[in-house]
Amino acid sequence: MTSKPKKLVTLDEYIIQSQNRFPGATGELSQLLRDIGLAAKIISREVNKAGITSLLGADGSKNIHGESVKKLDLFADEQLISALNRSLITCMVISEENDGIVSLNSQGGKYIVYLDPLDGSSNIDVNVSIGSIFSIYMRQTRYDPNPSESDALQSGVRQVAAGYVLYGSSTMMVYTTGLGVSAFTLDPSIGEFILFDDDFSMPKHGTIYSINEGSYNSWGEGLKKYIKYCQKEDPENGRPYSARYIGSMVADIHRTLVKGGIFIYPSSKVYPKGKLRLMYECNPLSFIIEQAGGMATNGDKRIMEIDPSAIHERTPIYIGSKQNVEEAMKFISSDKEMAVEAG
Ligand code: AHM
Ligand code: MG
Repeated sequence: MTSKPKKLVTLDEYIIQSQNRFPGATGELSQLLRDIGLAAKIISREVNKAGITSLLGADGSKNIHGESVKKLDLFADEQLISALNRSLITCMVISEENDGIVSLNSQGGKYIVYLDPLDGSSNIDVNVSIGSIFSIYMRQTRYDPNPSESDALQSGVRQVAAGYVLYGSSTMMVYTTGLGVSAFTLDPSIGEFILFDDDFSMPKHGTIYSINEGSYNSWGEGLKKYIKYCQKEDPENGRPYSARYIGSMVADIHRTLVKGGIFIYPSSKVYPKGKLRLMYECNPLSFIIEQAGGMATNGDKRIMEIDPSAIHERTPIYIGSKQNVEEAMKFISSDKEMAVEAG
């Protein structure tokens, strides 16, 4: 007997099916997610041929066809912003590539979108995985014709959707609207994202730690002890853990989502507030990780409960499998208690 072929579900079909479960839905968020999916396909195409067309680092140069080319991160920024501008649902975008807010055509649009158009820029030139990250909020001053930066300063718990696109050995789009995590793989032969998993959950504990260990000497004592703990021989408890660090947050988080473990970008002497950006790196990836059963904190507070004071602000982050992050917190907090005792 031949088995029935599995029905392939495209990203667009899935978004519409999900929307149909909510009778009052206007379809605007669905449209917004589809717009991001379309931009992601265009970016994925350019990422894949970047080496050939010299899009890598050559801002202002000409490609082999004599056309002027943009740096890949600027190209990604433009594609995402113009996709969001077309559908007149988004009033403003905040992007890593732009200092201030970018007002879009639809000043009455009800959504605000944060973007890291191409995360992992140091990996662009060396053919290693990079990604795009998005985080979507509803604006609070619905009828103000001039939305301002303060509209965008909302804590991560108010995100209505968030996700990332990973340009890896295959291109994947992973997103959440707060009802679990859905993941899609791009089939380049038909140009469609195909549903891979509509209820992604992550291991409660993993045996991988991920941190830029080159900065060891500028960490706090608690973190140093935690990393030594990860490296300590204890086969019954899966230690020593393996170290993996790609240097593209999207790729490191995707591995953490699939295999479990912990990713850390701490505060250090070089980056006292951490390096990664709260609004378009840490909040959206924390939303995904939490929805998959993991957790994310800055060492003191849940990432998504931080009250932002600036659109480009940074935060330290400890994110991953619940048990690993809790384990790390014991070291980080005992360090703080010791500091209190020492006055
Ligand atoms: P970017 O947005 O300029 O690419 O910087 C963010 C990236 C993250 O993807 C990654 O986790 C981190 O920077 C790596 O930093 P470092 O090289 O200091 O380890
Ligand atoms: Mg980034």
